[in-house]
Amino acid sequence: MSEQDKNVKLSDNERLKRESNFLRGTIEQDLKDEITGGFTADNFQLIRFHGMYQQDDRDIRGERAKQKLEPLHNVMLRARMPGGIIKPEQWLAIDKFADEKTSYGSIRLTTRQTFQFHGVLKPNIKGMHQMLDSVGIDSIATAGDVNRNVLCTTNPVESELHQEAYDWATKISEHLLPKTKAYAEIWLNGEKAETTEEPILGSNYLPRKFKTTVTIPPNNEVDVHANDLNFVAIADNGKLVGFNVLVGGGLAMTHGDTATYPRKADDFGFIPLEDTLKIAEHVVSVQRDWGNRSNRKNAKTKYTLDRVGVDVFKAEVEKRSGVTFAPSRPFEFTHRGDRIGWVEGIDGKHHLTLFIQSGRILDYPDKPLKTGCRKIAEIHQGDMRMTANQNLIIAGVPADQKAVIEEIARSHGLIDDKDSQQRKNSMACVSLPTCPLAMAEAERYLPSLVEKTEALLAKHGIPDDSIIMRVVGCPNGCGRAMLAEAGLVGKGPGKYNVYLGGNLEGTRIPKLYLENVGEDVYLDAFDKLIGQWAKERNDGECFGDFVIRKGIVAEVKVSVTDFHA
Ligand code: SRM
Ligand code: SF4
Repeated sequence: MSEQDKNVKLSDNERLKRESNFLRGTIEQDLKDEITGGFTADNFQLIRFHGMYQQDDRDIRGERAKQKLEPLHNVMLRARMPGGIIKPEQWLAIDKFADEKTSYGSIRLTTRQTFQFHGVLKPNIKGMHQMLDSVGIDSIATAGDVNRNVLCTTNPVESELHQEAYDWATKISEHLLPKTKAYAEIWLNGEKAETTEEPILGSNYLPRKFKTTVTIPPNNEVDVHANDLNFVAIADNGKLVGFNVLVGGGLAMTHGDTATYPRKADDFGFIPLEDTLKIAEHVVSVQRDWGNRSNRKNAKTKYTLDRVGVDVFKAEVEKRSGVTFAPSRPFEFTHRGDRIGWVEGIDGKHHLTLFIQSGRILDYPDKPLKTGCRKIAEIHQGDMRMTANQNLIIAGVPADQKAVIEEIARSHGLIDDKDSQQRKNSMACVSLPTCPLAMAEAERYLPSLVEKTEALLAKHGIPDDSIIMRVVGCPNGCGRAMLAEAGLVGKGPGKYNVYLGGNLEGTRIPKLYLENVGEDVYLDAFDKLIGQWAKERNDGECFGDFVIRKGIVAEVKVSVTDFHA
């Protein structure tokens, strides 16, 4: 416990972690309790460390309350899949479970390269973990105050570099996992094994969630500035030689609270490969000891850095790890979008990126996406990769299987030539009906917002251009609206704050342009701005750069001073 913690009142989450017996709580007793479909007291929070959130369908909450019924409690499960790689046989297992044991019947790809099941009732939870375990998947530490699923740029082209980067993502994920055996004990009927310490995370775990990436430039698909810790791959002749380390990114804020803000990660410098785990461990340990444990809204690494100073934090990491950061090596991000369609890798294998709107894999009446993915998984010999843009790559296809996979994808709506660039560049978080924190629609609203934006682009004579547009149902920002060229952040039903000025590379935080407005107001504004952009932009100038150059919004250079100014 830090000096700071000794003198302030700690948040209640600190008590519940401390009293949880290394994340066990009384979850096992709750599982047997048939009176409620939910988890009680501290267990409601503790199940998050095991990768689950208690939810209920908000569309029917009012109706059930009228009937004096408790909300229809269920859990959302989020799997741990470092780098988003899933094997076809694993896909088939999750496909079957989604059909048979979830109330929504969908597989939801997330912005952090994994999948979620929504709507799993209590009697099916243990079976779900056992099914996942039987195919080599777990959900440890995909939520809660721990290091979450580690991202890795999917990069299907440079297979060797990707393999090395992916191996590091897996090693970092394993290294930073909680060491408690609570997950195996509770869900897999594992042997009871006493846990006496958490050497890296500490017995009270981290002050707040912690997010890590391994990133292969020039693609910034993982959005490094949304993450606490990033290892940016530095390659020499296609071989990985080390990483530039970026620390302290994060996007969430709270409406009306200027002490909260989205913030970019700072550059700490270069490290050779052999120091990777030491640095990962000690960025985590400094944040563990110095992060704010009394105010959860100010607890993430980004606030610790602004409070203690970047140099002080970095020096402490160097001291604890015994590693000195070298000057950063040059690298450049040029884009973030997935390249939809086929590409050929340098190993001669073929890779098909499927655009999945909002990552929702479901059988829609006109587009049986889920059946299509299943049919592909039944014959595919390579792997499948979930991207941080909520899309799916069918990776490692031999030339003689291309045609059959493409035919399945087309006939099930997984390839649709009518999808515009605007649609492919738009993203939304889950939001209603499952997210308890949602203030406005996001995923369910996105298709119509895209259509209206497409119409505006066409009206101004630029139908093939696009804007990175992201919609989130609240300022937690799960769809990374705070790195979009145009970001809509839910404020209330049908009402959003509109932020403008992110760029294509994901290296600029957008700035507030309109506050608490409805569709009529922001579509009118987009109409004028797109018209102006179409006429007055420089060659190749993207929308986000244009609105900054024209002074439509001021540039956010340093979040702590500029974002709310
Ligand atoms: Fe998130 C909470 C969904 C990526 C910032 N997020 C939630 C919860 C679990 C709501 C809750 O606490 O009860 C949402 C569940 C909705 C549902 O019904 O499924 C939720 N977050 C998601 C996903 C599924 C959005 C998506 O459409 O894909 C993403 C799952 C990622 C994963 O697989 O691990 C998701 N969340 C993000 C990101 C983007 C990212 O990491 O790249 C962010 C912003 C980056 C950041 O962390 O700064 C993000 N989610 C949050 C926050 C705010 C954290 C903070 O710093 O204050 C919350 C609320 C909280 O933690 O208190 C939150
Ligand atoms: Fe829920 Fe808000 Fe995250 Fe959307 S941004 S999924 S509404 S917490």
